[in-house]
Amino acid sequence: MTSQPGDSPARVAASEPAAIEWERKPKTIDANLKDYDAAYKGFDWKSVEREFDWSKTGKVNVVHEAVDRHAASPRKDKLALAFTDFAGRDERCTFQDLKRLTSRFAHALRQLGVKKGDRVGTFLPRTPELYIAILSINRIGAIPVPLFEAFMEQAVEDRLGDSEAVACVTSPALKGRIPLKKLPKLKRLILVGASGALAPNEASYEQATANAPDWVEPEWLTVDDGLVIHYTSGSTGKSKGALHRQYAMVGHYQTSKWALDLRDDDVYWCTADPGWVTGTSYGIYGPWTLGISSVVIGGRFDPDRWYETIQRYKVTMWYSAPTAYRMLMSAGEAIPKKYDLKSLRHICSVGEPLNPEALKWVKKITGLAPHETWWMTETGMQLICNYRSKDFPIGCTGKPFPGTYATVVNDQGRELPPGELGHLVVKPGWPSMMKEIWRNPVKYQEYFRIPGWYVSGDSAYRDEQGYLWYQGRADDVIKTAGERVGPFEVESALVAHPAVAEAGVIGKPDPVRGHIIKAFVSLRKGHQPSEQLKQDIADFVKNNLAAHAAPREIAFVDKVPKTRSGKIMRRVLRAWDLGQPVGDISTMEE
Ligand code: 6R9
Repeated sequence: MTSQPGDSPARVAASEPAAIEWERKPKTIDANLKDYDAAYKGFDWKSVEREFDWSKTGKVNVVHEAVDRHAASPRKDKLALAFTDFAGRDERCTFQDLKRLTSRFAHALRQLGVKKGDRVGTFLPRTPELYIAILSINRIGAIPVPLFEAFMEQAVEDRLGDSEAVACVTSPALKGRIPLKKLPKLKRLILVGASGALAPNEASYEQATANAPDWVEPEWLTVDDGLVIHYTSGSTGKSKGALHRQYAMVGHYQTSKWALDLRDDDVYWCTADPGWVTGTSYGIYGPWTLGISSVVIGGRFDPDRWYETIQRYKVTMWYSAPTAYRMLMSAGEAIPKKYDLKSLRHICSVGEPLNPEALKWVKKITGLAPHETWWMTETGMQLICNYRSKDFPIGCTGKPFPGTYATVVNDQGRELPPGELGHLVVKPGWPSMMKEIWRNPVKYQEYFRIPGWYVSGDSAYRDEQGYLWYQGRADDVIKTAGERVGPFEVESALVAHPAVAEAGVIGKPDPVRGHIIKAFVSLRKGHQPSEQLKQDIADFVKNNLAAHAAPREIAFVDKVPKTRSGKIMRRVLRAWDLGQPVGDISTMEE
């Protein structure tokens, strides 16, 4: 259930689990961050800046720090990216290879007229080209806008349209979902794997890179220039673009070092797609600024493939999400027993709260408990974590990363004592904080509605030891299978269906997916409720928006409850869903 700070200021200590038997970590653990409390007291981000070449040269570009400087060092022949799609494509690429490949494509982009500051979409399956494209866009100082491969036409149009992308790197199979007529600014499609004739606005990735030079100097930027735009959902309106700046690399680097605990000899597997902020901050920028070897796999989720990935590449550090751990759990214990998972030495989790049952299960099959990392698209980096060298109570979200301050406040911004539920907020000024909501200063300001704080939209409480405990979203944003979905976007897709008059959407708790999307729908005259119609409506959302945004449950209602001012009363929908009394509905329209 979603906790509402305003609604329930009561002590929530009762929900604290009793002490759970838990093998204590060896005190001598060789973590990068050895003493959290000492680091927290004496931390200065300036010391991290000194780890980057730009602190000496003044010339900033993340590609230099993540690729070129390693290619000019003893790391040049080190594995940067190992890729498999389990369907015949197996590739390995060193930092030197990455330098060459991202130079060639950077050259191609320039030839096609892409300039510093331009936005360029990436709409590709998880393949090496996706990673190369993102870094090549960065190399010329343009700003990547990574899209999930699962997006359908409406989702693609919203994001490429809002960012006014001038080009998009995509594939012949996906390009049909890019509605060019509705995207007047989008001049170029660059197709990976095209065969046959190209349209005048199309270029072939392979042809454009074939005779390109092996070295293209990065466009030199300032720390304030753009790094990446990630679109994300809020509780109202269409998805919005969180623009991050180059300086974010400082946060990516240090959290990769201290929370992910990455070391030079690690084989690191971040399972997130770069369409999600986790897949860039911790799939690209964090690990590669540290010069770490990464594994990427293509294709759909499959338990055998996942365990095989750990075994095959001898993965040492694994960063994934609760839904994935729960899906592995529901596939049973017999599968992991077939594989050797002993290479693992550290596991982290992100995206939703990791329930104690899933945590314990991962610990059972790997010997390691996943460590929580809490953060958001807008925060750009991990902010509240459990650290490898420090015991933590199972189920807690963690403690603020050194150099940041996260806490729990009431509506007025006053910090609450331990045990009281309130808004989870962060003191602004951490390195990876979004620079703006793309061309939407009003939306940006909404994050700072409690003076002095960045308001996350989550509710939480703090305990006596200073651990923060996530308690749910305070707004209507839905996390389903780790993906952030805004109800408005789904409702807009629903009402475009010819049979739908009105629609209201909520997240319904689900044991595997965290939440599923449930839609309450009223029908237009002449349409009758039926199972077939439910399926048809769900497919309609799937085909226009994305499969993960389609409602898994639909209930037909006579009327969607709204306030007199026309706002959907999701509180009433939630009560209906649970068969509970609806409470005060005096503001409801007649
Ligand atoms: C990185 C990412 C952000 C929202 C956030 C919160 C939820 C993320 C969590 C977590 C509990 C964790 N969330 N990590 N909840 N424990 N460790 O997830 O970004 O997709 O923007 O979602 O996800 O509700 O506010 P994003």
